[in-house]
Amino acid sequence: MSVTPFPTPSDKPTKPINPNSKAGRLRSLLTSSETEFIMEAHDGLSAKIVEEAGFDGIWASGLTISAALGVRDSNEASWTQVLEVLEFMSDATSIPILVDGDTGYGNFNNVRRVVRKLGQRGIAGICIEDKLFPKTNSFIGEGQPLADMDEFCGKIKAGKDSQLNDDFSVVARLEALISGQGMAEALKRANAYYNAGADGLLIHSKMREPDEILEFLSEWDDRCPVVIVPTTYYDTPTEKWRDARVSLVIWANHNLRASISAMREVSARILRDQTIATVENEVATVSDVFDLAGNAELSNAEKIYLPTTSGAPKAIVLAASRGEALGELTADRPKCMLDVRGKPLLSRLVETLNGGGIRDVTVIRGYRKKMVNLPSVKTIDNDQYDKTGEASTLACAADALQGETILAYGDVLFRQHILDQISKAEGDIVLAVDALWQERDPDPLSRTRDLVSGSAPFKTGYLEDDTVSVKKIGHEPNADEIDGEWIGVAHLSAEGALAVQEEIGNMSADGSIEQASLIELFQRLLARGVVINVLYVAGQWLDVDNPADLKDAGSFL
Ligand code: SPV
Ligand code: MG
Repeated sequence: MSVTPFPTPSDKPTKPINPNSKAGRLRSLLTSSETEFIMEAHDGLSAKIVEEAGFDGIWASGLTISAALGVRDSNEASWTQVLEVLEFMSDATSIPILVDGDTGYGNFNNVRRVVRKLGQRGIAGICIEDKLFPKTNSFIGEGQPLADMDEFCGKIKAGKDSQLNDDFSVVARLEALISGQGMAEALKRANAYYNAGADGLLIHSKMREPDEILEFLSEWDDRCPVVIVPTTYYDTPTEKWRDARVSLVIWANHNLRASISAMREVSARILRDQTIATVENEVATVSDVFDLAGNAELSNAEKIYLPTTSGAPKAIVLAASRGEALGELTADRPKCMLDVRGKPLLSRLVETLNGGGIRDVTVIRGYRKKMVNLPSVKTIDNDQYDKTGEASTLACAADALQGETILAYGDVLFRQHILDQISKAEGDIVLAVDALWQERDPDPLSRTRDLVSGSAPFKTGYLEDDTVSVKKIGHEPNADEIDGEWIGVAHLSAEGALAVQEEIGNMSADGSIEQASLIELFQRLLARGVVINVLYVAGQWLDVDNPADLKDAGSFL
């Protein structure tokens, strides 16, 4: 079969393509000398995943957008409902989107309006098919009626005349092969649509083999960009498309189909097992969800735009040590950066602090300090971390010890209410002390524990509000004096912060600071007559000293 002549439309754009716009980049994909590939997406999330995977463009499929909305691919979703989905997809990504515009949602007038609205939303191009509104998916039934050819040419012209960006593409989709009208009809229409101004042609087929597509490509002979959708002839080697000079291949529905399989599988398993434990490691983490949503950008923006009340408490986190007992796990990172269900331990702690309204968080780093790189914290370094103790680490942040401050070890996790309570507790220096310390481990010497003897023991009475102060604090107090274990979280009022700062100065001056622990610092404050109060808590925290603790941290969330 031969098709002659194929005149070139006189109004073909001659302006160079602007590579900075999404429309320009789609046009470059269409017109490049390579075979290019775009991937289906049906909402903001799947669009992001297509971009993250590395594709240069997105196919906003009518079939999959409809299916994701729970309706049929029969124009059941209105075009403005589709437009809303497209807006989310466009806002969520920086790669161009080619929209499946079905039949154009009406006549030429509807196409004009749709094209303008797509342009306003940063959509790069539309594909319209030569069938009748309301459309039916091409894979359903036989012999679907085609649009009148001239009427469809009018739609193409109307679309081109309405585009807001010179590089916006209108792709004309040929359904002649699918509806059984044969190759001659397809080629006649191809010629007409091209002359009407289409920037590319989509030749569609529902055959299991690629023969009719290859025949069309050979007859059309690359007179303009040709797009294909190899859904039914999926096993044709991609090399064949390159040899046949296909411009753009659309992988048209595989993200939706993949998600259907994954959702079915996980729903069935959770229903059957009555637990989510068995699927936990196989599904994306919640932090992955946050990452995909771009939460890091929001927390940075909050720092720029939210008012920082000068009276707001801040936090200083001691995170200089390696965590030797964790062995190989801390070979390349300090323990505060160990993964707890998809996020570093320190991120979890910072989230708790943020949840209590504390945005100004300073972390003192040491071992493998470059790994401590959370976007939302300030850092100070103790480069002598391997020769010095905790008091020296805190001394590195002595200048920051001003105003109300939460002091915490970098390896603790605790429930939000503990932060809320300690922030309100009476006293200039208050330690959160776990009265149920023996429930975790009854042996006081099972690990280095900061044990506290209080002026009164923990009582469970409802109205118990007597202030309790620290009598003694140490790693090995007499067993009968132990009232609890310091959980590694302290609240300092502005005065308390100054007292700690002053004692750091004293210890630096007399040379005792180098090897001193925080406990020794507190002991010196007590010896000086500074009152340290106790806030009793009942469990609801943990610290990570060894691999078993790390496992517990995963279940603590
Ligand atoms: C779509 O993805 O909605 C398409 C391609 O139009 S097809 O389903 O193959 O018709
Ligand atoms: Mg479609």
